[in-house]
Amino acid sequence: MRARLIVATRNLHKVDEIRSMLPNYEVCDLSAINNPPEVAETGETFLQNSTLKALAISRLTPELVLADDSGLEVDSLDGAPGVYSARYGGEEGNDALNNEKLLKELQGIENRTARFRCVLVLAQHGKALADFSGAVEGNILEAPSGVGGFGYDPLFAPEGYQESFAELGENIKNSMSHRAKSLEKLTSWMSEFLK
Ligand code: ITT
Repeated sequence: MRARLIVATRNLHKVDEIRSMLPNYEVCDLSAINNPPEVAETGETFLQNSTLKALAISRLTPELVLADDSGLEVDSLDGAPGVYSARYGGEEGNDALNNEKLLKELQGIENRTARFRCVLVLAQHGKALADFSGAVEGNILEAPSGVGGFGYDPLFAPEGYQESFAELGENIKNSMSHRAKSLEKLTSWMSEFLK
């Protein structure tokens, strides 16, 4: 029987990606939890916010809980939107507004280097067991392109590609993304420490 892992996120795109990259686990979303609380992301770092989300859910279940805090860091914008990636455009989780604001901020700016970063926190019984981070370098395009993925994927071309993650599709994204890199560290940790 596969071990269960509850992903402490309201973003079902993250759940889909994590599920497809963790085939040896039964990956559940928050519907596995009765009345999951809204967790205020009051931290200043991805690690702080990921820990807040993992612990809040882990206090409600004896099962393994995984949280993902992630975002986009743009060099010319001093690392913005960073931990504010989900609400950059002014409305929580509105990808279209976020992308619009990003393009506006970068208008006329030549240096468009950026990276996606992801910090995962694994928790159980209300305690953090370990954290894992990953990043993927790339560039912000001049206009959105492609229909795959979510969030800033239509604007982000990973290093070595002209196409966005949204154009490249899930197989290529999941072979190199920030989430893929942090999940690789998670799986090797779990195979060593969770028997
Ligand atoms: P939870 O907090 O419930 O997990 P969320 O979407 O609000 O869901 P975050 O606070 O971690 O998650 O914000 C992450 C934002 O960063 C997300 O909404 C996207 O805008 C962006 N992002 C993160 N990973 C991404 C990816 O793989 N592709 C595109 N955008 C991504």
